[in-house]
Amino acid sequence: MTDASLSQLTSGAYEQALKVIESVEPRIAAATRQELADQRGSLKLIASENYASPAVLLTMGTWFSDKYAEGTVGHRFYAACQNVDTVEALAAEHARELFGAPYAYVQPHSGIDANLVAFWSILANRIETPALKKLGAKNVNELTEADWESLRHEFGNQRLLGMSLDAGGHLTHGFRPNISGKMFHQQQYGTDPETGLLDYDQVAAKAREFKPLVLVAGYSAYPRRVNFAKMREIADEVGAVLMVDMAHFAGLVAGKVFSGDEDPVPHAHITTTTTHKSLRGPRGGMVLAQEEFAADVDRGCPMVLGGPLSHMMAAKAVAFAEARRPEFQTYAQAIADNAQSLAEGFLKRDARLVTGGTDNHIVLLDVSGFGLTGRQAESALLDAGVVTNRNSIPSDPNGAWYTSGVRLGTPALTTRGFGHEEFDRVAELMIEVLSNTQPGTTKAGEPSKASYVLADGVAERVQAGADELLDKNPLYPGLELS
Ligand code: DSN
Repeated sequence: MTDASLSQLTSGAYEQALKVIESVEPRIAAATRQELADQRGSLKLIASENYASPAVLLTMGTWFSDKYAEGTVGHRFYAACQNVDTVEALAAEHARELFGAPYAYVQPHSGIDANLVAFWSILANRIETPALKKLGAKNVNELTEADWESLRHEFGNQRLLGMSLDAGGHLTHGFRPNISGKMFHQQQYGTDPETGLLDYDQVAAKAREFKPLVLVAGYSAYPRRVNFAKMREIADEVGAVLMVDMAHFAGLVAGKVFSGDEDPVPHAHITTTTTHKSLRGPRGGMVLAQEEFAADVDRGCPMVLGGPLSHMMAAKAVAFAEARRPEFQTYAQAIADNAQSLAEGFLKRDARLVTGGTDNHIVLLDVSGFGLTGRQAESALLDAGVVTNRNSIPSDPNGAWYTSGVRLGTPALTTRGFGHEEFDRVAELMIEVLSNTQPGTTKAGEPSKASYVLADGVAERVQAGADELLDKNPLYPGLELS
């Protein structure tokens, strides 16, 4: 089918769907139309967002949503799951092929859910199963109260080592206020204070001293590649399970931009991901694992998760089928190339980037040189049609709420067709906003970390510049709503 006829079909589908929604709750139909207009009219640079294809979007809106299907393919706690079985089996098969993984679990509803399933599976595999074996019990229901208490104690006494939040790790990598920092004794590794780069010797030293059960690798705000072969060596040396959270860069793995030592899947015992970031699928999560963990991960629902979202598993299958096409590799390479262009655009205009650049899809801009907090920068940029998110930088003096950084990512605008010149212009437009923004004051006249003053006319000028780029690279070309 040609792109034009696909667009025509998609327009018809959404036009009809919105009319049906309008007949029940017109304000939701209006908000849905407005969301499309807003996404079309702004520069989306949030590193964890993207635009899924119309095929993926349409797959999410079906009657698969109405089906309960706790359990796994062919082994459900509900009747009449034959079509859900087809969907889940296909999604898992596409995932295994796409990532070269022995086993794929496509039920998690989000990245955090995927990580919880992974933690639970590691505890089950390394703590519970050996304990049950030793006690000659099939499952925990067969344990005496005393044995059960001792197992609970063991479960609650395990150690996890992950990347700290301000170095670019995720909340679920052992951040103390998060459940991962509470269910495990945790320690965190950071980055080199001079270079901002991951220091493998520091990770190894901490691992030797702390002896974690779980070593977590992966990041949400680190603009560099990771050598997962090295991380596995460290894990093996101390007898840890290597868990990699590739939520941010799964698209770069699927698209073969990260291969060899940079491809986590063959090196990690368990790899978790979201499906909606650089992978460009529906909102959701997934766990990939080596065979030894498959049976444990398979019990994710109902032991950790609520019933699977069958409509989302269907959309994952469609997205993975798209990612298996050769053109996805071109797309993934363009994400990384565009991040380079964006970084160069800032560096040549004397802005400071954490680690001095990027070699993945993330650019972490330190806005302190503009005299701003991340919060002020994020707000001023938004006024000019540039959507980013504030992010802490290593040893951030402004903490995780106000921050000193702005995290940028290239997956979404790359989907729209932006290339080198467009990303250079994006850097120029952003610099225009930031260099024309002043910190504001509180009502009491004190310096504020939140309020800001953007010079007159800048927002309009930058939005006009952004519109030129956006009009040349439309979102969902041909999708017209009345
Ligand atoms: N919310 C995701 C991100 O923006 O990176 C991580 O949970």
